[in-house]
Amino acid sequence: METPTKKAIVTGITGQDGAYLAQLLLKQGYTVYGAYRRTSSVNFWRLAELDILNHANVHLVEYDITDLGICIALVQKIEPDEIYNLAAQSFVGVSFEQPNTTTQINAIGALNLLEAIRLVNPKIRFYQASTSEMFGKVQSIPQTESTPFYPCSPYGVAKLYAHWMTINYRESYGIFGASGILFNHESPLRGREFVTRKITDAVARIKLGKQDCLELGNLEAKRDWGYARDYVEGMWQMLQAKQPDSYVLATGRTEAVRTFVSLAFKAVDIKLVFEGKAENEIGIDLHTGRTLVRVNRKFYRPAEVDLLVGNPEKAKRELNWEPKTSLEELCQMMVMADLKRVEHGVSF
Ligand code: NDP
Ligand code: GDR
Repeated sequence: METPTKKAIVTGITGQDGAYLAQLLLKQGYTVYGAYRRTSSVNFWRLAELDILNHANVHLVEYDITDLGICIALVQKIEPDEIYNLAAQSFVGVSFEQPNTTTQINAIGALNLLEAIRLVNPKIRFYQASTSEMFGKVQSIPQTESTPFYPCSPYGVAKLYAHWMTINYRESYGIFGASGILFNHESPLRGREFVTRKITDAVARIKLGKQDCLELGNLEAKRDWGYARDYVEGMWQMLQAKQPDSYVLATGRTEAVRTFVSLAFKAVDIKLVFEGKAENEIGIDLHTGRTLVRVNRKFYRPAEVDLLVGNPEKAKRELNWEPKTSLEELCQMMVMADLKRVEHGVSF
């Protein structure tokens, strides 16, 4: 007799991680139910790029994560084995302008799914997309599962609520709720509002003569950047473990935004030198003397997370998870993908 395939609901299927995770689950033989919200123009470009948009085992289902009734109906109808909650207003900067919306989606949205699991079938396994932004103001480095949290944005605060509710439902109702505390992870599918993709997109445009200069905010901020494809494997591994738990996924290396800028220009053979300080800092092409990077205050945040660097030892030890892609490889891959897009006039 054939074993029935596992069913997974992936919220946030239209986002970076949702697309890579869906692809991974398909390879593992799952039937994937991609939950997406109704908007005037739904964006499936990432699924199309990975060539899984019309896959027979991908079913796209409309829902609203902020509506408990719809979440319950979704879980009742699909009867999934696993739910991966990736949906979020995920841009930290925007969370300062839209704290309420961010909270409804990132905090109450996760609660709605946990409630749906509790009411419909507590055996369903649940993955919550937690984040290094919960560490916020540096308490100690590197950050581990036991580092105290101190979020510095409405985004981080809302995510912390969802993180603790996942743990609370695990402890109160025995629900298999795993929380992945993921540090920044990037890819050619990253949205252009995030700093790495903003940089690689601009570098491609500058190289091809379609943009003069790249304007950024705080160049001093340090992040632990990994490759999204490596990180979705960790999400899946967390739900295959014997016990639900919380895990940090990170590379253990941190670099300043400025360093990522230099790496990206290096990928197109431009050597950049930086002059000046803080808001007056500029990046100059050593060869031509042209100013290619400027700081603009409008990209600063009301409160900044200065330094994130994670220790993924627990995930390595218990899940056998390790990042496989270096920052140099990641940056190169993103720049090359953007060069191709700009050359072909594609703008995602
Ligand atoms: P993206 O911003 O690329 O994707 C977010 C997804 O959430 C999109 O599919 C978006 O849909 C969906 N979404 C937004 N608002 C709603 C809503 N109201 N109802 C339903 N869906 C909604 O994020 P990533 O893929 O990068 O991240 C995935 C998850 O992991 C997020 O929860 C993020 O906060 C978290 N995370 C990400 C990290 C990273 O470095 N990438 C690190 C740590 C955590 P739409 O297309 O309609 O906008
Ligand atoms: P982050 O990612 O806030 O860490 O959240 P982002 O790429 O937006 O910012 C990283 C750092 O770069 C600084 N920065 C700029 N950021 C943007 N977006 N645009 C700029 O012009 C710019 N200039 C400097 C920022 O101030 C910040 O310090 C991401 C998201 O994916 C979250 O959903 C996720 O939870 C965390 O990573 C881990």
